[in-house]
Amino acid sequence: MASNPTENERDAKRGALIVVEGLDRAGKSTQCARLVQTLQERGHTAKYIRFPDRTTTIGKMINEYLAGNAQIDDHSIHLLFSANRWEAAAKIEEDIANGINVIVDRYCYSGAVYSAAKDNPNLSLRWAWQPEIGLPRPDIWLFLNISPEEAAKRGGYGTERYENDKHQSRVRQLFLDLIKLGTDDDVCLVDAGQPLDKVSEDLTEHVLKCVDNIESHGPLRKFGPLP
Ligand code: NYM
Ligand code: MG
Repeated sequence: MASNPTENERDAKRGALIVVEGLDRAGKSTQCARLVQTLQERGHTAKYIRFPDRTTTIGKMINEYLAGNAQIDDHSIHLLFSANRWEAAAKIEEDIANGINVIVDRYCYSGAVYSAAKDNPNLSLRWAWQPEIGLPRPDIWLFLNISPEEAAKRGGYGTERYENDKHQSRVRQLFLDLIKLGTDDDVCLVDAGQPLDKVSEDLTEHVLKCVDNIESHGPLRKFGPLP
């Protein structure tokens, strides 16, 4: 087998599902935009999506909740966030099958930890994970690791729900708990407290390795239960 695939062989490859996660103000959106550009410059097809997707009917309900305009029960809003991913799942699978590398800004991991971080003893991380089972599982997820103090220094939080030190500290701990549980051996922790360019460099290295070796991953997988 030639080590340099022809253009046709390259097109026949499936895309990679790449997730970027982290606290609010960790720099996810900036880094995702840079990743898409880097991939495109190297001849790969790449697309950016984000969750919540506030443009759908469900997304609009989520937006009202986050803005504080709507009161929604903790379990119900959790399921809406998950439903917002399920309504996008078929399109993600289609894009991946068509060779598009999909960069996702927040995904099931945010879904589980932001809800489990609430003061609600009936909403554990395990409960929160359940509705994610069966969704497309990323080939790689990058956790932009930053302390809530460092994140808060970046111009401060916005005014949405969850954008406060207490919630962010719990969220960070739960992200680390989730990683320790070994949900996924495909996680890469990136120090998001570094200068922007260094963070980009680290992310790019992990992502290019994943995209270039996507055949070795086999078909796109689905999430299973927490171990
Ligand atoms: N969030 C995001 C959740 O609570 N559950 C989820 O499933 C997802 C995807 O929404 N503070 C929270 C995390 C954020 C907020 O996201 C809005 P963003 O990326 O800041 O627009
Ligand atoms: Mg935010």
